[in-house]
Amino acid sequence: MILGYTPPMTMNLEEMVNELFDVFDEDGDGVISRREFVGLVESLLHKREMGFSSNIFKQFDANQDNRISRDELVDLIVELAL
Ligand SMILES: [Ca+2]
Ligand SMILES: [Ca+2]
Repeated sequence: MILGYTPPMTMNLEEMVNELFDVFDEDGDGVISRREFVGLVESLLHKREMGFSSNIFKQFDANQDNRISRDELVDLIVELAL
């Protein structure tokens, strides 16, 4: 990155999502499985409430295929950021 150059907002967001996605996607297969998601949410929030992580997962998983794609993560983060 060029010093002093401020990328547009969308770039920041995209980079943020990419980093976040890589953290979630432990096995690097390009999708976040329910297991990967629940594991990370629980370790981040120190919370093991029944249904808690599943509810968040459902919100992310827009097409309900039990996996969170990069696009789905972007969509939700854009929504939350607005
Ligand atoms: Ca994965
Ligand atoms: Ca999905």
